Amino acid sequence: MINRRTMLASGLAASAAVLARAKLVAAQHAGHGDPPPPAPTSHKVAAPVGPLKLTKGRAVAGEGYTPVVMPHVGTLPFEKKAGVKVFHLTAEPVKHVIAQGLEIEAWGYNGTTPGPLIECVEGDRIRIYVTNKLPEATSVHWHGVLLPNGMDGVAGLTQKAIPVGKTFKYEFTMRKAGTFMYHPHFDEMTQIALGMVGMIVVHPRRRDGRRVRDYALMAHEWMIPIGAKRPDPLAMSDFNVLTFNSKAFPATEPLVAERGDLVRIRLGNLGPMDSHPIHLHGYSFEVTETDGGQVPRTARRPETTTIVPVGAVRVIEFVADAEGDWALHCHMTHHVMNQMGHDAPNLIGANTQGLDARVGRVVPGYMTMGATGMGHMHKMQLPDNSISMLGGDGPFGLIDMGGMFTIVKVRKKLSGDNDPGWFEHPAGTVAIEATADELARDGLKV
Ligand SMILES: [Cu+2]
Repeated sequence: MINRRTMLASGLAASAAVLARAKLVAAQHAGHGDPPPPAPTSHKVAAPVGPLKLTKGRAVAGEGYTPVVMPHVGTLPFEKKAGVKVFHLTAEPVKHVIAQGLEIEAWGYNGTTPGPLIECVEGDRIRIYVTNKLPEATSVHWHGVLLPNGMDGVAGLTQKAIPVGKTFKYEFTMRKAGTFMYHPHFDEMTQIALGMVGMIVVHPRRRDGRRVRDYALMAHEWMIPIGAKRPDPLAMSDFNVLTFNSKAFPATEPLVAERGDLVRIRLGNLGPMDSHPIHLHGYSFEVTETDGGQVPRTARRPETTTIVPVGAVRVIEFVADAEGDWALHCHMTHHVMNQMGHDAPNLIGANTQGLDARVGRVVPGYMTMGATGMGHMHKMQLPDNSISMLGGDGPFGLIDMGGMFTIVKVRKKLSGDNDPGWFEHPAGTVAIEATADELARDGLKV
């Protein structure tokens, strides 16, 4: 009998990976080269970023906390039964759109990846039913939550795996406030790679009265062979789609705030293999919490980038005192691109004139990888079910970012919950081309 391990050992998986790689390189040559001179009509072009209807946090009467907003995902409802908050998670296959043009067959919870945010208050008794509608067994580990050993969700070690079609019950008291996560602890390699991740926020009982904009973003990384719908759980290093809450820019919702708000962004990472140095423009912030608890005030330091390791939470806070549209993104350059391939020859600076035509005779559709850089590769013909490597439309042209990139929009006043659109810059505060007079005045010869 061939199971996953013997298949790996036999090298079948390796040859499948080689095949996938060959297809990827072929697709890359077909789709990621210089654009052909006349614009073809079948271009799929990234959707504009805004205005969007933004996800709302789920305010719960009588609970007294400011609900956390988990863009694109939302919050898991509960019912109170004899003083216990009762939740129901269903592990199931999910059809998910990463960005317009890229639909995947993922696994998740309650119809979404990541699963819905579980939100409660320090000291709450909670009961979570988990129904398994996957084609294989699963379990749920409550990552970072302090609980009885038998509720820890490690299949085989602390409980039986939840069989297909069955519902298990977890029940414990949320002893500690903080930001935590949930994920399977059975066949993690497959189930996490297919999108089974989620976040938990336990609000402190005692809260200060400050107005806060509270967001949760789960970082994830996927290997989605070009044209395929099923992410490849065998990927170990060559991830080609990077997401916040399973959305890649330009499909990521902006995070909005008004001047003077305290902004809290809870960054989680359960992506299979990589840490992400998350960088915020326009501000310095402090890391106030990890999934281990509060960082003592005396240990906090100002940062503009914080690494969020796999299996960790970093909560950042800052006061929104600078208006604008500020980028928030992973600083690994390949993590702000979509479906890039890495095996193409480097032709930057090379003279490739005529090459496309000659190679095109034997490889129809062949295009040479950008010889003058790759910033223009956003409006190319794309294979089916794939998204452009880079780009969304911005107020000044192309925003040549993809993947793990979003925008923090700070405004003096917000009206309602919608995306406020693009920032209107005060006169004289945008970088523009220098005039000849200015160059002469400052003695520059260019
Ligand atoms: Cu990254």
